Amino acid sequence: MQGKISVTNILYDALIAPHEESTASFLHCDDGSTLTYGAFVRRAAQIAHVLRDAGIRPGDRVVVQAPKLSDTIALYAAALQSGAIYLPLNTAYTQSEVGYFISDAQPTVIVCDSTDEAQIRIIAGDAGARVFTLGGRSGGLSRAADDKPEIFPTVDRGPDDLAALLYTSGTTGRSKGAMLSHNNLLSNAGALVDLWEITREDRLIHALPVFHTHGLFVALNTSLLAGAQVRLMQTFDLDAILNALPGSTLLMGVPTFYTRLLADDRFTKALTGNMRLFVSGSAPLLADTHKEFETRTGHRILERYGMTETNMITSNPLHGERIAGTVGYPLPGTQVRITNPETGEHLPAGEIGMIEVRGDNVFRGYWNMPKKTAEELRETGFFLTGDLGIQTEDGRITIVGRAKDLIISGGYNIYPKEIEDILNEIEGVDESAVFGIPHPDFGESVVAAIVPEPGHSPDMAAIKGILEAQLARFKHPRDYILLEELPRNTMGKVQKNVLRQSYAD
Ligand code: MLC
Ligand code: AMP
Repeated sequence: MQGKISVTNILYDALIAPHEESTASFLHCDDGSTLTYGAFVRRAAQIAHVLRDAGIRPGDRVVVQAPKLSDTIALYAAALQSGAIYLPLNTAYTQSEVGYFISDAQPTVIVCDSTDEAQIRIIAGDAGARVFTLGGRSGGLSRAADDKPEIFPTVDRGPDDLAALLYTSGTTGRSKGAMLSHNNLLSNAGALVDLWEITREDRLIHALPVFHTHGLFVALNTSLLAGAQVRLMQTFDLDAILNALPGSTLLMGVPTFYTRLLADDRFTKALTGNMRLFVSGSAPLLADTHKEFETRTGHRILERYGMTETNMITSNPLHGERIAGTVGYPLPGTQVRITNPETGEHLPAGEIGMIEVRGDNVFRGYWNMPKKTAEELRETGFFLTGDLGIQTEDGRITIVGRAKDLIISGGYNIYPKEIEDILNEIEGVDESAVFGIPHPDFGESVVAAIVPEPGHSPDMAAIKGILEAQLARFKHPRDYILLEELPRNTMGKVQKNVLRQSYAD
């Protein structure tokens, strides 16, 4: 008998469909409202109808630059259910940045904050995309969903079909869309749920943004897979976290979360009595922070390491020794090797080299950039992370630096090249070098060294204005230095390490 071969939608079927009948609590929002798992599944179906009515077909992109609301999470589930590719954007991005992503990804639907609607409509017009708003009084998407049916026929998607496209800046300046498949996301969520023993008994404090791997996949996919409860906080709010701690078991954050908690005297051991696990990642956690945290609370932070292109790569163990300053062992199903950055030759334990990673977690390449993909993803399946590390005989990884020119501020990546390219075009600027210096709150902070053209004295207010118009606030240099020339090595390469050392204070 001939019949339709059922492919099913592997991520939706694993993360969302099992909760269809559930009356267990899922999202606890800032306004005190709670959404059960069953209600969440029904809400996602309603939004999936809106997407389909707006023309979404399998493989189409849904761009989302929206506040962190329960409907934003349901929109993610709806995009999966309707077979679309979810493309979340940092809410701090400027119109100019968003314009690039939209022209590159050619979405069918764009969902934005109602305050950005007018600007987004101008960009969307060129791309021929439908625009909906989320949040604010108009709340277009939510209203459109309200009277839709609560059941939606899930669109088939196989393991290699794309579930999400996450843009990540590059050392060449242009942002690249990392293509993440259903299997990439599901395999990683499964590995983390097993490793960190996340269950429906867990109550997660979710204060991360939901437009990056950490908040969207590490925190949410694992919660959905395990059926855990999530205290969804719209922004990082120290008071709200302190209030939520006694009733929670799990916190996932960037190191800034932990330094901010430690800086507050109200953060005590008593407050963390019910907590099971504190996870840190996205940026290096200082060993001092790790130790101070243990002294204050008795908990050892579990540090893990990942990337947009690879999801999570390594983790310190849940049981066993969590060593400050190390990122632990490769996740089950993930291979890590250390290679010579020049030759690609495999290095023995104890030698510093490029961290390369292979496994189901590794992305499918960069959107529309086959050349870039080939440069960073070997034919053997190993991805070059750009991070420098060292591995012990038993496999434990320590990150010792970066081969890529990257600044990580409060967990956000900032590529100096993107800022330098803008600075170098400004009249009166001969050249520039952007680099990071240590910062007590954000880990690193951005500094721009500018060499004026001979006879010019640059108009700093104008320079700041140009950067502000083009770049998200978190990328703006916090300090500027005027130099007669940039330090260079004998090959003529700018020595950013010299700048970093000279201006560290
Ligand atoms: C906010 N600002 C930042 C900033 N965040 N500046 C530099 N770096 C940042 N990360 C700006 C604000 O615009 C504001 O500007 C000023 O700094 C003070 O803001 P704030 O109120 O103190 O910031 P806050 O809203 O509290 O945000 C700080 C933060 C946030 C650390 C909570 O940045 C954050 O949520 N970071 C997490 C990023 C993340 O999720 N990364 C994961 C990437 S995935 P003004 O105008 O007042 O001067 C990944 C893979 C992996 O890396 O392994 O996980
Ligand atoms: P992103 O491109 O935003 O996904 O950022 C990924 C980068 O963040 C990695 O390549 C690392 O440089 C850095 N990173 C993530 N986790 C850690 C960690 N635990 N320690 C040090 N760096 C980290």
